[in-house]
Amino acid sequence: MQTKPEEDNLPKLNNRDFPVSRIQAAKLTPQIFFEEYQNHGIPVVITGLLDAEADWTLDYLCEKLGTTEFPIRYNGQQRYEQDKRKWANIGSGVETKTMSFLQYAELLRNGEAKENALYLAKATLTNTPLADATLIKSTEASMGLRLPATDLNLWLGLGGHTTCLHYDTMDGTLMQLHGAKRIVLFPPSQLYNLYPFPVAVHLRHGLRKRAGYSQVYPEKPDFQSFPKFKLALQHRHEVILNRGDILFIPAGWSHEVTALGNEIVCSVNRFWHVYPFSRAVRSWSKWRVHLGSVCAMPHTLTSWLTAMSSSKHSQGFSEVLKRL
Ligand SMILES: O=C(O)CCC(=O)C(=O)O
Repeated sequence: MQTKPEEDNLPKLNNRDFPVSRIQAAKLTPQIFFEEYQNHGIPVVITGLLDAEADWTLDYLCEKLGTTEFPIRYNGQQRYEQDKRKWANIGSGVETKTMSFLQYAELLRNGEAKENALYLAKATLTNTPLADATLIKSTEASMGLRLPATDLNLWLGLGGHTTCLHYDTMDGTLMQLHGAKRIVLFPPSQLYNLYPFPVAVHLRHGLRKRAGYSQVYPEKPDFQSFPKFKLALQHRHEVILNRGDILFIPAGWSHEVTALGNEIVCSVNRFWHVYPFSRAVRSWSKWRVHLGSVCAMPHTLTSWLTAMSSSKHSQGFSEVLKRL
């Protein structure tokens, strides 16, 4: 169990004013974005590009997404009180239940989503009326992004929800469409000061646990268990992402994302192949995640075989597929 340290115990450089650059749409060209940020893998917030986009309120989303089904992560509130090393699953490894958007909206409204820390995470918008949000696409073109690795994904939950500290192997753009989020970031150089789960965790847990996730709670660190985290705090960046802002999160940058306020908070993201490719090839953080996926194979295969032999095999298969 990790407790919040006294402010005095935090290193001096852990100031909350180590901001990520913000650039206004009017001053942005694909060349500036590439030369100053994408080429070197530096995060940046772009403001003003999405100003004309609709406000993605719950009513708006109900109207657009209605009976479309989505997997909802059942995180369970109690996990945030526990040492992460005791968690049985994390991120995409968390158990999900599939339900219509309208059903999820009801859980957001009636308090059940808050009680059980439910989250609609990384859910593809493909085949929904929101898949072709033209403004989002023109925004991506203004940044000169050309190599999409995924479709647009929806992230929707209540204020207070936290997506725990992790990094991705691809570049990402996180677009804020309703409410605000706080994002705490650490550069790839801090990988081991953030105590990521070891690659070998995949041998025992398959894809339920992830080598890209940190074992530390950055807002209530346990310095006894994770002493090198003090060094990482000297490289802590913080962003408040308001409606209409876009955050470029380069591959390998660890980020923890907290939805602010008490109402619903909604974002869309997309992952991009890392460009220039040399940045991806040089990235050890990327290779260790791929190594983890290889280590997960025997466990995934066993889950697959178990699903095949069970009477509920279609449910078992979809559980395995969701984690891939
Ligand atoms: O918005 C969130 O909760 C998490 C988003 C995220 O991790 C990402 O965009 O890479």
